[in-house]
Amino acid sequence: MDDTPGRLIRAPENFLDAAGVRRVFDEGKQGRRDFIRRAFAAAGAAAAGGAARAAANPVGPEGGDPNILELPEHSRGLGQGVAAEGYGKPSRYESNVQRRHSPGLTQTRQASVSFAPLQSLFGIVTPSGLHFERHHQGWWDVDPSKHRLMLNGSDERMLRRPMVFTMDELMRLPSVSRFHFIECGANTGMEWGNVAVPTCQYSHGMLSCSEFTGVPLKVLLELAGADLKRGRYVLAEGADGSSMTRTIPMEMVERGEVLVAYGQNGEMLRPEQGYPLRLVVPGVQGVSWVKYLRRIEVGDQPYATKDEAVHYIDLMPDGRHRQYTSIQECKSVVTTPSGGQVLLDNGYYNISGLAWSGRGKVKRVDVSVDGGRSWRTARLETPVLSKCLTRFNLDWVWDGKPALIQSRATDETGYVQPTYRELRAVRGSRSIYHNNSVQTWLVQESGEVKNVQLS
Ligand SMILES: Nc1nc2c(c(=O)[nH]1)N[C@H]1C(S)=C(S)[C@@H](COP(=O)(O)O)O[C@H]1N2
Ligand SMILES: [Mo]
Repeated sequence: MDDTPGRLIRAPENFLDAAGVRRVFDEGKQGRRDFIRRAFAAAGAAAAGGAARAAANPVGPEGGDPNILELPEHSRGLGQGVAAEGYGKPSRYESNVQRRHSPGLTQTRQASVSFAPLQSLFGIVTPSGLHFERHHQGWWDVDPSKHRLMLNGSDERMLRRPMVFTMDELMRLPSVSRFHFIECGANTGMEWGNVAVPTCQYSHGMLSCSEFTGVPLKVLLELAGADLKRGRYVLAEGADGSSMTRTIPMEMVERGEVLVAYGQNGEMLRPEQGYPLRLVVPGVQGVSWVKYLRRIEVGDQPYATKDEAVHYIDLMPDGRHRQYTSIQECKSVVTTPSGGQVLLDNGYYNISGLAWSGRGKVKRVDVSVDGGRSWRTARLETPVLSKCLTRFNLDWVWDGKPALIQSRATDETGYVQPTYRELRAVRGSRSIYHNNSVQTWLVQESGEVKNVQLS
């Protein structure tokens, strides 16, 4: 199976509730309206965010008399004790925040994808339990005591000492920890055909970001006596039944960026993410981040495996296929407000979103609320890291009229995220992969936000 999305994507019946997308603005509707009115009366129509924020009083969304703070049961009674042992879970009030699979997109759950709820996340790190999943042949909870990593060469000149590591042996070696995004090459793939999916979870949610811990592959190759002058390519192979194999150019390994990783956000990788070992290839599309990593081979030519010769290729306008596309180009998306959310009333909103580039750091993000006619530069929140998600925010006072919200990121190479018109001029519209176009959300007068495409 490849990542081919269905021509049509069907939303589940109870979509709005199930996706939890109304949550942000729809709760405590009346109280919230009062709150917003009071808090931002002073802000007027000016988009002066600083003033708007300063005017916010500490009265909660429930409103009421600002001089009286009720004492609920939890302020008077005895709370719950610590568990004797256990793994913490999110509040039951957050149960709508889930990764979701798109009904009808794929025919089996084993060769499928689940999307991360970007609209409900803050900052840049994806909680491990909400990391998107993409499996070609199902996931496994592999016994780490039995797992092995083999290093070999395509012949003995490429690598002098073939080696097999246990997990214990790997974990004795010097490790590094780095924050990086992973994006499936098929992310936003549905949008090529102008089929707008309803939320940013489905349009952009094959994207996650974690702190990964592991051993630079370069260190392992040096231990095994690889000839980096001769062996200009590496083949990575997974232990699941999907025969996931990808060629990685040796330049990436030499930079010390490619990791043989076992850690994710401070703990071992989740099984869905390739426990106990996966390759981390910063900036490169997800398919090269081979999970259940069991073998690395050094060779002097690209391997032309199925997942690079016939899948994960780009159909260009001249009818030819582009192979070995790997870098995820600069891209961004506004996650709030975004498709499926509802703005309650005119007034202040924080426009928030994510930007990333497979070529380095995000340098700047511009945001438009009029479909690209005018732009304002958003605040980039720290940290701004290379090949990592960057959070941006911008103050906005909504006047209640239809608005077309967009973000456009620029990375440190100077590359600017394209519009659909610009992207299609080069790529045509028969692609599946590598869609990094500017995304547009239409805020309707009713406050409902819709996914639209501007031609
Ligand atoms: N062994 C193995 N590795 C794999 C895959 C797989 O199916 N098997 N899927 C690839 C694809 S296409 C993507 S996008 C990422 C998804 O990683 P995630 O499931 O941790 O989000 O893993 C890649 N590595
Ligand atoms: Mo993927």
